Amino acid sequence: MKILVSRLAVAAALSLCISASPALAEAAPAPAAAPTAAQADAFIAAAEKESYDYVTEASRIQWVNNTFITEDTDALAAQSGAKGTEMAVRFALEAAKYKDVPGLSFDTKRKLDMLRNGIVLPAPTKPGAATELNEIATRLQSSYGKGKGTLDGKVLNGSDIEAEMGELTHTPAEYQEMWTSWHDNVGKPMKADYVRLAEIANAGARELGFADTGAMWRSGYDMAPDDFAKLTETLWQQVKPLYDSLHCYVRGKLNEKYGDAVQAKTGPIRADLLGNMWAQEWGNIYPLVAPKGAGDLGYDVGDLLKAQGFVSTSPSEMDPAKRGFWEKKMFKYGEGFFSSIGFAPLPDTFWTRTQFIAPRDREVICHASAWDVDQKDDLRIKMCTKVNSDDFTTIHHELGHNYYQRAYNKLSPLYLNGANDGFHEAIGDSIALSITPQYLVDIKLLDPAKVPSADKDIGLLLRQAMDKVAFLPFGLLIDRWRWGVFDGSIKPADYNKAWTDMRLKYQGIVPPVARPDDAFDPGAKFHIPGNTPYTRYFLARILQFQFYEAACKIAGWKGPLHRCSYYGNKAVGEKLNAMLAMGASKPWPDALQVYTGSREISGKAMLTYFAPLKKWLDQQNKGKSCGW
Ligand code: X8Z
Ligand code: ZN
Repeated sequence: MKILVSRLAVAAALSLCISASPALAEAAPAPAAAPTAAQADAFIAAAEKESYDYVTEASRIQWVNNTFITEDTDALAAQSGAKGTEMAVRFALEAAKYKDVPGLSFDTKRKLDMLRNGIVLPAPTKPGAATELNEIATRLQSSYGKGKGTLDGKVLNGSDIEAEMGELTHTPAEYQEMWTSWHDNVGKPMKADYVRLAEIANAGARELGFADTGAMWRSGYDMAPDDFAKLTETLWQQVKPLYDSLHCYVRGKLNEKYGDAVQAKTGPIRADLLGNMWAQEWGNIYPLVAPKGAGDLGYDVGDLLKAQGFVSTSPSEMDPAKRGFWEKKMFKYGEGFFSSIGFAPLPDTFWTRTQFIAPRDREVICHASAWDVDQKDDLRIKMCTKVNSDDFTTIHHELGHNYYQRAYNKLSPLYLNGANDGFHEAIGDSIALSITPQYLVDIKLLDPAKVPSADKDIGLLLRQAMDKVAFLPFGLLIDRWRWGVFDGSIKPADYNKAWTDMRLKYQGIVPPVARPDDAFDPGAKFHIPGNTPYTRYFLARILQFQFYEAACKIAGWKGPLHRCSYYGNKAVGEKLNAMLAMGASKPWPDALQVYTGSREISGKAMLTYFAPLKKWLDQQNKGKSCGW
């Protein structure tokens, strides 16, 4: 989700970007000397009030810009963003004055810290800097939204080309065309803007006392920034063997399918053959890697939906009653899960204000996001949904954000956020892990006679691993690249080379063709032009298994972990809600403890879930030379 987009993002960028109005600043000027705890409390109260009002207004502007990109909505979004940045920076500077005041309450101290380190893109106080920064950020995001690629020479928008990359019907030459056209058309023109954006944001971060913007991003996790970087490395080392085994196995299967000339038996995997534009999740090519015969899972959720008559809205469909009809029904399944564990239904306005599908007649940001526009109950999702398995999962992901937002909506403004950003990203995914064969039977999508028997467990696990495990190095490297850009260890001249090198180092993948000198491939991934920190997704990939394992324990599940669905279990819903309702009011280990009993983020639950698959993969890989 994007920084200025959802309220969630807003919390990261805007809500913390919210600051006192000039009037308030006058009413409560920072004391010249020896500020008191009472003055700090008054400052926080004023800041929270101001921020709350600003976020609602800014969210509306962002919503309109995201769902109707024009020169005018870009201008309005940039203007509003600049106002937010200026306020947030002013707040951060003022908060710093109170940080060592004796006698601060827990909440005031916590909120002062949030104000000091919670800005995604800070700008220096120099007049015009915030405006320039926000004009660039808006231009980058909107360019991404308007981005196009081609297939057999035919122009496709972002959501269409993403869906085509997930189809198995194309030739390697076609995948290559889609990959290359997307990266060239979307990424390349962004380079100069991105260089300038990093410069301005870094100047802003330094004025606020941080070494660079990346250091600021690492400071939002209730621990020292360096310890956070170390934590991500520890987690990666814990789960890396799983990725290495999967990589080796999948490479072998791609070699069998395409032959040595397209995919060699050794070395890295060609990035465009993995069923996803960014090679971040590989589930779409599951049929190519499925165990032969008995072990195969035997169904695909997208196909099950299609078998029930679900069909993606045709771009040329003119009847408003038909546009989004089936896609909306997909959302009903998601809502149904949350209702079954005790959450109140979505508000009526969700169904009238959500953007379910790409509009016919205007440019929008198709990348999915979840919003709570009035910070109370104006929940919405913006998606360009297609009837396929990826989007069925994404719907649950986005709804997780919305239910989280509503669960904490009674808290004070600075606490209207997740325990950390990884928690926010993990909730919906942890629900989606409950989409088991039995659950699909329960919701009448799968014929009970077709529930795969226990001997199909490997297929089931492999299908999950293709999305969940494959993602891990991608989830890590995006911000390792940005941390390097921000700290200057990656220079503008090397932006693309460093990106390609990291894709090779972490994911073991290579572009289908050598990249030109002026390429800017990072720009072809939404969260770079969208300026959304990405380590949250790496954390979420691990946390979601901890949440899921805890929920299954509460539900009293006795079988293999991956067969557990807690659909309909109110005790799970109650415990989950207890964590969600805490919002950002306590350090994240407190929240984790409420739901899982543990205070540590750990890859153990994920390793337990995939343990039978790891064993199987290693048997399959015997005699092969793994690695790249
Ligand atoms: O951006 C998203 C969500 C919105 S927060 C659709 N995700 C990441 C991505 O698409 O790259 C979810 C998984 C990772
Ligand atoms: Zn998300």
